[in-house]
Amino acid sequence: MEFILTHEQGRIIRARTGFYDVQHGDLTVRCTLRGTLKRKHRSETGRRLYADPVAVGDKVIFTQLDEEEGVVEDILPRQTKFSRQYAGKHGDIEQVIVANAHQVVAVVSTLMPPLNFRTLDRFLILAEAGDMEAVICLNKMDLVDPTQREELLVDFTNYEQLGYRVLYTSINAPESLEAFQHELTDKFSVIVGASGVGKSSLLNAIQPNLELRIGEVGIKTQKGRHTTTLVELFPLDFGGEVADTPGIREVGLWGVDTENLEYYFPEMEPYLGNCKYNDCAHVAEPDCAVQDAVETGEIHAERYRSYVVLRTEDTTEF
Ligand SMILES: Nc1nc2c(ncn2[C@@H]2O[C@H](COP(=O)(O)OP(=O)(O)OP(=O)(O)O)[C@@H](O)[C@H]2O)c(=O)[nH]1
Ligand SMILES: [Mg+2]
Ligand SMILES: [Zn+2]
Repeated sequence: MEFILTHEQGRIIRARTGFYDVQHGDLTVRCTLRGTLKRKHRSETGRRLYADPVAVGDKVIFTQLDEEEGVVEDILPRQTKFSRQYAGKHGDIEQVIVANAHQVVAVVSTLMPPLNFRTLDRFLILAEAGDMEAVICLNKMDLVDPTQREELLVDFTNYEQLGYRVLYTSINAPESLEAFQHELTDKFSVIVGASGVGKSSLLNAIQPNLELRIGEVGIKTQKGRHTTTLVELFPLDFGGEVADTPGIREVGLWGVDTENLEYYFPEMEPYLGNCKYNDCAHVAEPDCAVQDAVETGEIHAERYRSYVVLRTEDTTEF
């Protein structure tokens, strides 16, 4: 069969350093990047701007070289992006984890690994910074001690009051998975969360024959050894698509101006402008309306803690 070199449009469904699987109709073509494209994603001084110029979910123009191979020529403009700050050799750069998704499903687990509100709040901020809606999924509900259930539900009802949808799931409770499936139907979702929270397990449970690798139960998952090692995009039989991602250890904010961080905390809005100082950072200033609202319980203390950690860029606490 002879190939005429033409430019086609496709989509990145898998990215491994230097190689990209581009889907075009029923075909998956393994591509490299054209040198001009790599150069376009460097600064004038030649510094890298991105961890990788192309991300899963990107719509691209590519040239097919033979049945299996091709070259990515260009990237089409992104509608949304889920990015984080990536500590590269030459300083902090942007890592686009998934492009063009409609929503972010931020998964946390009740236990193993322990619930981490700092990480959750970082994911919610990154979703907003990337122009996506965020859904919270609290997984491993089966591990919750009945005496701790109440307290946990208070924390998550707070997120519901802030306008986030919250799913309470367990891979051992089929009715909870129905709600999870419903949330993914007919959308392009990206699943994020720490290693071991059950991202791949949840996807295996709702999509037959997906057979994603999952981690072992026990000490290893508590330490957060990664089971999923690359971002991959899958079609869903019930409609929609989902990108599974490896657990992110350091959720560095990208595209977020920390000076204006309060705008990412909707619960603070009613109090802004009521502080003594116009430039109040709401951290240690006197006569601060936000700190007063935390005192009275109108603003949830855990959320405020996340704000302070991020505002003061205290990277010791994740
Ligand atoms: N008890 C319980 N265990 C779960 C649940 N969901 C997942 N697990 C277990 O948690 C472990 C980790 O699951 P994975 O699906 O590999 O987690 P992951 O988030 O994909 O992890 P990475 O790929 O490393 O980011 C596995 O042993 C699962 O069996 C749940 O709802 N309840
Ligand atoms: Mg996984
Ligand atoms: Zn203030």
